[in-house]
This record gives sequence, structure tokens and C-alpha cells, in this order.
Amino acid sequence: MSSDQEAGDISRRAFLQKAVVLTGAIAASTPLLAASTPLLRGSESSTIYASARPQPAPRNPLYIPPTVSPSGLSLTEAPATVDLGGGKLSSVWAYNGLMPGPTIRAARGETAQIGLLNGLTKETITHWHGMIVDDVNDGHPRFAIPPGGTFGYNFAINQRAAMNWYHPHPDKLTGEQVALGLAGAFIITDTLEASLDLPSGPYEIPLVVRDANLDKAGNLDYRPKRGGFLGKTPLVNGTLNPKLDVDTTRYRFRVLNGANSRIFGLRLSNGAPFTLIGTDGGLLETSISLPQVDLGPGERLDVIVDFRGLGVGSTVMLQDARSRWDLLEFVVARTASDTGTTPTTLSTITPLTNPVRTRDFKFEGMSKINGLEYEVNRIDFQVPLGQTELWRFSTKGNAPHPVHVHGAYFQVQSRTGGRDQVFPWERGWKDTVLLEDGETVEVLVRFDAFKGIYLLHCHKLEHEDAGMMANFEVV
Ligand SMILES: [Cu+2]
Repeated sequence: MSSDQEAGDISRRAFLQKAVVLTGAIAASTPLLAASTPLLRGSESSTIYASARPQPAPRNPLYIPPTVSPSGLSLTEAPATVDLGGGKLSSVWAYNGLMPGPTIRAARGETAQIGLLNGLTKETITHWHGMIVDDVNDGHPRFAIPPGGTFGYNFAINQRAAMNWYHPHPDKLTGEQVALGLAGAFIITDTLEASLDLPSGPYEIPLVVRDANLDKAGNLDYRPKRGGFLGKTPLVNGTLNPKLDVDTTRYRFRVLNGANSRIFGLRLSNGAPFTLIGTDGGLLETSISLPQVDLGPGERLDVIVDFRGLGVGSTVMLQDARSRWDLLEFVVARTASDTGTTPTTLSTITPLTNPVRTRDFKFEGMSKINGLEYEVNRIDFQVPLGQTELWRFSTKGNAPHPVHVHGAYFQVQSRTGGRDQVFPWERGWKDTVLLEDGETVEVLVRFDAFKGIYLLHCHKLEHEDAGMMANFEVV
């Protein structure tokens, strides 16, 4: 680790110690974000985010959350103050005072025992996006807990290596809780992945990419729009204007789009390609080199970026081609030896075939699937366990609708209308797929693991909160 990163970690830690004290004080009062604003008044507090294209600002060391085991883990959702970069404190809502929350990391075969405490003033529940768990552990909104309440999760981790994530999932309140900071990565490892000798340790880094708005005091601010929240500034791992000192070696970046509604078009400023090795449900069958990759809310990418051949002192920017934002600056800081190659053949994926039945899901307006708004206690359809089905998602407008399925992964078969193709970054096992205006996307899905009640919904969180969500029961 560079001295820069260490300094960043130390200052962040110091702030977090303060955050613990503040959280206790804030918990006793109700207007949570307002409670701490007086602390943040200062001449510098309103100057940085005056426009979407800010003046070149000093770049802040990228925050990398600590890694924790899910065995005996306590998670508290509560208001906190964190340093988004530059030493200024911002009020957010966070897991264990961290934004993003701690990176949960476990090997396939381990058991998660996680106690959730609600330190917010509204109900909440945490969903493990991409984790195949029984329905009692899935974080369904019917299990939401009141302020001060607790929920005990206990589930076996039995699925292929992947980077999943966790975030709140209460009915009608998810957008606010995620936008104010509640999200973290959940990485599963397995022996197949380990045999590939991919970049690891300091060379494997989760990147939670999102957008945000800050109020005049510099606190995270959320004002929902029915068409989807779009923030004015990007955050990577909760850091404003982040930079990462890198060695002249390959890095494995585990990228999550943690935004409520924004799609990112990721590219590198030097035109170098990403080597895409995985998507939502883990490793692809074969790696593929791509100059740009699109990522919708809830989707993940597993990419190798090669900094070999770059001179010390040179910089490369991770950019969003859609908003023309600079997301993360890589600063080549040290030479290192890396003679490895990224394998072309990565994993085996058995294609789903021969669907027994077809179901149509029309994503209508900003709040309906097949004419219905979500009702927490209504089961909208039943799916037999172990039966392969073709699910057809379509929309005429108000897209994008990032369509997310709980309880199983699917394989994207086709897209007609709109962009009219399946993209390379939509291969492999997926749990979220982007539906643009006028598109019909067909996927094959089979619920193999558990019977019970799961969700199908739009992962544009404002659409989800407005009712674009359905319960189904695997029987
Ligand atoms: Cu939607």
C-alpha cells in the first residue's frame, strides 16, 4: 500500500471513531441529517460541487472498505458521518459507519450468520443481491424491521464465485436508503476461481460506482424523481474525485453499479481495453477484450486492467462515456513484476434449454408490471421448482428498466427492438438485465435451490419504490 493510501485509511479511521460518538448522539434526535449539519458549516463546504463539470479538484485516495467474514457478523444500518475525501465530514446513512459498508468475503461452503440492527428512524431490511438463499433470508420487504429492531440471518453459501452486494429492500423506502449510502459488496470465492491465479490481495479491488447529490453542507441528499434519481456527482467507493496508486501490473476490479438509476459506460482514457472475465453470477466461460462496457443499476462486472508497460508517474482515468465524468484516476506509482497472463478459458456454464413455459412481463409506466403495482402480501404468480422457463421482459417507455430477479440467475437469450442485440457483458449468469425503450429481452431461468416467495422488480429504485415489483412463489 502506498503512503497515500495509508494516510487515507488512517484519517478515515479517525473520522469513524468520531462517527461512533456522533451516531449515538444523533440516534436520540429525529431529523438525522439535519442534526449534524452545524458541524459541517465552513467556508469550503459548498464550493466543490457547484456544477456537474467541476474545476480540477485535488484527487482523494480511493477508499477501500475493510473485508469481513459473514460468520458472526453484526451489521447496523444507521446515520454516520464519513469523509468522502479531503477531510470534510458528510452525513450519510451507513452500514457499521462505513460507506460503502464492509466488504463481506466468504468461500463457497461457509455459513453466513449475520445480525442486522435497524438504527434508522424508518423500517428497513437487508437483501443480499445475487445470493441464492431461502426466502426467509432473502430480505423480502415483508420481513422489514422497525427502528431499533433486529433480524437474524442464517444461510449457507452454496453458489459459484461471484461479487454480489447487499442493500436495504423495505417496501417503498429502498431508493432513499440506498442513495443515502447503505450498500456493500459480498464476494464469494471458490476453488475453481482460485485455480486461475487471477490478480488477488492488493491487486483485487471492489469498485462501487454510483452518483450522488450533496446539499450545501456537503451531506448526501436524496430527492426522488419518479423517472429515476440522477445525482450530479460520481462517487467510487464513497470517494469524491478518487485516485488509486497502482503498480505496473494487472489488477482485478470487481465493479458494481450501485446507483439508483444511472447507467455507466465504462472506458479507460488511454483507450486500453478491459479484459472482461465475469458478470453478475461470476466468471464467464471465456474472457473477452472490450474497449467499453455498459453497466446498469445492480449489475456487476469482473474486469482485468493491465498497467504493465506504463511509466511511473503516468495516469489513466476510468471514465463514464455517457456523462463524460472522470470516475477514478489510476496513478502509476511503482514498478512491479507481473509475468502472468489472464486465462482465456475461465469456467463452464451449462446453457439452459428447452423452456417448459413462457411468461410475459410488461414493464409499464413507472410503477407497474403487467398492469399491477406491488402489494407486499399478494402473490402474483407461481413457478415450479426445477422447471426451465422463458421469461420475456418488454417495455414501451420510461426505460431504462434494469430488471432484477431474486432467487435464481438467468441467461440472456435475445433482445429485439431498441438496441436489438445481446451485448458481450450480458453473457454468463445474470440476475439483472437492462431493458431500454421499445425492447423485448428474453431470458431463460430455472429456480433450482429453494421453494418460497421471491421478487421480480425494476432496479431503478424509484420505479421499484413506486410499485414496479412483483411477488412470485416457487412451488
Ligand atoms: Cu423501471
